[in-house]
Amino acid sequence: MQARPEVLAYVALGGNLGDAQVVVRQAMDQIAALAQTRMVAKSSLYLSAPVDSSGPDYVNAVVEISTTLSAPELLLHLQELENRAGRERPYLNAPRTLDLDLLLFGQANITSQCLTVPHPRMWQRAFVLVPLAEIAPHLVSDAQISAVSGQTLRRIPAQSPSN
Ligand code: PH2
Ligand code: MG
Ligand code: MG
Repeated sequence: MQARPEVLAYVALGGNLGDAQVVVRQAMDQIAALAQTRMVAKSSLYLSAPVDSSGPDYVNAVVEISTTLSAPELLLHLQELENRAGRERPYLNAPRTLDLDLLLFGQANITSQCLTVPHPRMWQRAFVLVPLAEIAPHLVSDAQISAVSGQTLRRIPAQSPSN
């Protein structure tokens, strides 16, 4: 069988129920452990006020992965991780334990019933653009960052190892 080439993909992580910092860090580890997938870069964690949503502040981050999964396969794995974190969907944009959004998948443009890539709202959201710019500055322009500068975002300092 012909092996698929490695593709660089970007995944946004977010959550605002439970211990969201722990959940987001665990999800980063679970993404790193996915089949046919390698973690390339992890952004810092950020706190952000809910945008078109409610509840406590969100914890957000973005990761860059290299994968030979197809985009639909990767999406299925991400949904499985959301479910494992106890994700419920009572209504649109409800507070959630874990949201994993596929932002970019190589150069792909995908419009299917369950997946749109690039993510249609990513350019309007500081909680996506700022962590994305941290790990992939070539993908985000200063003008794009300026356009979302009204949305407040606080970077969570990296945890120092406890001893
Ligand atoms: N996700 C949403 C809606 N609103 N707001 C913040 N701050 N962070 C999110 O991850 C987020 C949101 C829908 O996915
Ligand atoms: Mg989302
Ligand atoms: Mg989502």
